[in-house]
Amino acid sequence: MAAPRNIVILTGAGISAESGIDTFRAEGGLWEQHRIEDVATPEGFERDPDLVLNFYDMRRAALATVAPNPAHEALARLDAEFDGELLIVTQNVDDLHERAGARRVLHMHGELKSALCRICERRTPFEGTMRQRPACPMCESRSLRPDVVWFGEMPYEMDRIYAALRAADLFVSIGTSGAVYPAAGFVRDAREMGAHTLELNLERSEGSHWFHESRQGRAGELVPAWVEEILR
Ligand code: BV8
Repeated sequence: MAAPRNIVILTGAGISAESGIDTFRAEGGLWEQHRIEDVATPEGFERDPDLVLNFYDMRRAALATVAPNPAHEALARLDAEFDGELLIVTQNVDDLHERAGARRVLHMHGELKSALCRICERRTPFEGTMRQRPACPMCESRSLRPDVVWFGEMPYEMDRIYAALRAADLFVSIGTSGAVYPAAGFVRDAREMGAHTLELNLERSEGSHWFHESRQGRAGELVPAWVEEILR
């Protein structure tokens, strides 16, 4: 294909695996330790807020113990050196893309280092833990929740994502199982609108058959090699 001018990248937990962050569906992964319904749904939060706040407090604290890996660093290099349009849409709630230096990042499922107030509905940067019910910095109420999109909730900035997919000439999916919508459907949206589609993943995913090209391997190897191809 001709050199791409407009790239949309979708990343999932697999890009952070080599940094030591558990994925969701691997053996012993995050969802094995907890039922999705208990920790990643509004109903689960209403049922047992301490369980959910603790689940996210622990994942937020773990961020201090991990670092970006060569895959994050390669995408940050692409962001710095690619002179076309680029958007990194991540399903991840970690901050490793930003810590590697990427700027054009969109967290469609929210972020661990952000809090959402259930009263004033503002999103504010957040470090530390929520289980002691800290006050919202904007309205003082003690009703903060993780600023994370749970099942049944609307992902963030969908209009911006679909506009980017419409304009893309290359869509690359990195480290995601293709199990959760609407993210899992982006490859079809991009393909229908004329983009070339490439998957970089440890193994074939639920959506591999939708991609023009699918490469299997570790993100820490595949992503730097792919970025080298693009920037050459
Ligand atoms: C919505 C944030 C309406 C939380 C997450 C029936 C009933 C009810 C709902 C539904 C239903 N059918 C469909 C739905 C919708 C539902 C859904 O898709 N359910 C699934 C289970 C069927 N989706 C929703 O509810 C979404 N909202 O639909 O609202 C709407 C619709 C359209 C438009 C607007 C609104 C909201 C879903 C968001 C849930 N929140 N995360 C948190 O982080 O705690 S989901 C979470 O799992 C991730 O964010 C990600 O999105 C998803 C999948 O995880 P992955 O990132 O792919 O990780 P996984 O472990 O699965 O896979 C890792 C991959 O990496 C593997 O393939 C592995 O091989 C690979 N890998 C591992 N190591 C490496 C590697 N690759 C490379 N290198 C390595 N080293």
